[in-house]
Amino acid sequence: MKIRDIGFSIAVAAAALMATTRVEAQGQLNLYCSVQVEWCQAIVTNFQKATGIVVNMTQRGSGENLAQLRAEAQNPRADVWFGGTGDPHLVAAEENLTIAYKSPMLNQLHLWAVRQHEVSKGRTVGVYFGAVGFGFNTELLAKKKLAKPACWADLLKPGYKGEIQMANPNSSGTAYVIIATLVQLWGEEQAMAYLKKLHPNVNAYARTGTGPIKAVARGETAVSLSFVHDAVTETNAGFPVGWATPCEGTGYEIGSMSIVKGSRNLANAKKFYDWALTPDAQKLGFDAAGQLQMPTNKSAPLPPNAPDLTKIKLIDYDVVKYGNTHERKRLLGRWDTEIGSLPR
Ligand code: S7P
Repeated sequence: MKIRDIGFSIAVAAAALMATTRVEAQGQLNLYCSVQVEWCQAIVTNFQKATGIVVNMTQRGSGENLAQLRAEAQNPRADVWFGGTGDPHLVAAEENLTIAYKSPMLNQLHLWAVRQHEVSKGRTVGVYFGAVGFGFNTELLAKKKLAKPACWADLLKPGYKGEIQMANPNSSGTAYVIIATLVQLWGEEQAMAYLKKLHPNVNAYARTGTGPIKAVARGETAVSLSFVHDAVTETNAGFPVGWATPCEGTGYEIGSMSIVKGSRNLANAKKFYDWALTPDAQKLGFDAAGQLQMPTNKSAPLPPNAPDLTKIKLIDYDVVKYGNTHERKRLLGRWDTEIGSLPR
């Protein structure tokens, strides 16, 4: 080896040592992430780059993450839970699985995101907003001579028999929002009767909330019950996917973020929380993963082609009632016995 090469090797080794020391000095963060995996990965890369903190990330749906936090309550492994529908975050807050934190970023957020913080007594905060609706495969509908659904009532038509997919509300926060929406629109008895009538038209209850819209994109099912931003993501990816929001009105999610009680990296958890509320971090959903939720920071741009929420007939979703542990358990129990257990 020439003297020049030895010098180069030493420099590389020294740089590597410095990088290791920096990482060790900054420590790590264990992140449970409930948005799409591409977005979760972009969050990991960018947060690590900005802070030197090493992130260990696990991606799971909202209901599954809540179950995980419950299972780990005596020995918490996560520091932060990022994303996923708001109701399970509120349940986690009520069950003392998460802790209060007042970020200096709060005053940069939309009021609906701050309200999520207030109703949870500071234990969770809104990170994005998305509305419930229908996704459909335009080619499949044309082939089967089926009309595009425009109203909840349309989905009960016999022509849609076996053509619709939604998620299972036990594992999916999306499906729970859908059920809570129907209850708020019509009252509980009518909502359950509707879901029972819908059952013959449903070909599968998927594990995750985005499963049904991906099945629509692949042409495996004609219609899905989904967040409409997820339908636009599939359209933008080149699939023959259209979307609509129900004429009777619809509900929404306030995608949320919480710090886990017993976090072993609390200072880093707070750093992450503050960072995730910055406009730059909030742009990552679209920039890195084509996600089209409405961001929570007032200065973060609405992604191009995102559903125009001002044109959607939104109900006044009762986050307090439907983010309540007892209410969620009760509604899930009813769905299990009255719909989930029905033969197909
Ligand atoms: O990232 C897309 C999205 O629809 O997924 C999140 C949520 O975890 C859905 O998953 P599950 O229904 O399986 O719980 C939403 O919050 C988000 O908008």
